[in-house]
Amino acid sequence: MKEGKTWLYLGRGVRKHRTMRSIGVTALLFGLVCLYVDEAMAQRTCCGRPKECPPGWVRNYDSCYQYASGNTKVTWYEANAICQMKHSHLLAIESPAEMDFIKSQYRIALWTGGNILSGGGKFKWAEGGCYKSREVGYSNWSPNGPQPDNHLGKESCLMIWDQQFRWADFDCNYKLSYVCEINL
Ligand SMILES: [Ca+2]
Repeated sequence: MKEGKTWLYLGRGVRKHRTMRSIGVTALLFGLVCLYVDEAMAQRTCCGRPKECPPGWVRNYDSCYQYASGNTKVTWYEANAICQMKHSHLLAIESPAEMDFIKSQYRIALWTGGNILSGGGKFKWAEGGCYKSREVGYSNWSPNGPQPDNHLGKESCLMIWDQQFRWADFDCNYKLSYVCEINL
């Protein structure tokens, strides 16, 4: 090999090394960005959210919903665990439009992900899949009671309760049907 060619090969080697290094640095930077950008953004770019609803899920806007198979009735804890196993979260109703959709699709007496189990008395939506727990904002509590009333100090979970699909807190050990949700 002539001396000139040797330098050419060496030059290519260095360039290749630099290219590999810059790919590595880019990947590292991307990883760091994913870790530190705001939570919503991180969920979108780093959590592997599906772009479409999986088969058997019903889409409405940017969410997919699945009703308990065979109208199975379970405790809130079981419903929460089932949704999490499906990389989804127990229903979080975050707007009047979402509430209207739920009314149009499902029957009353449903568990939602709302709960005060982590303490502090403020209802939060349960996490699951890419969805992180967050405080209940929009609400549709029933005036009957009025709810939430934490009856006998035993009501820590949020169900869709009355004929107008309004909400009540209820004993988490009670068995109800449920809906799982995936945010796209
Ligand atoms: Ca109640």
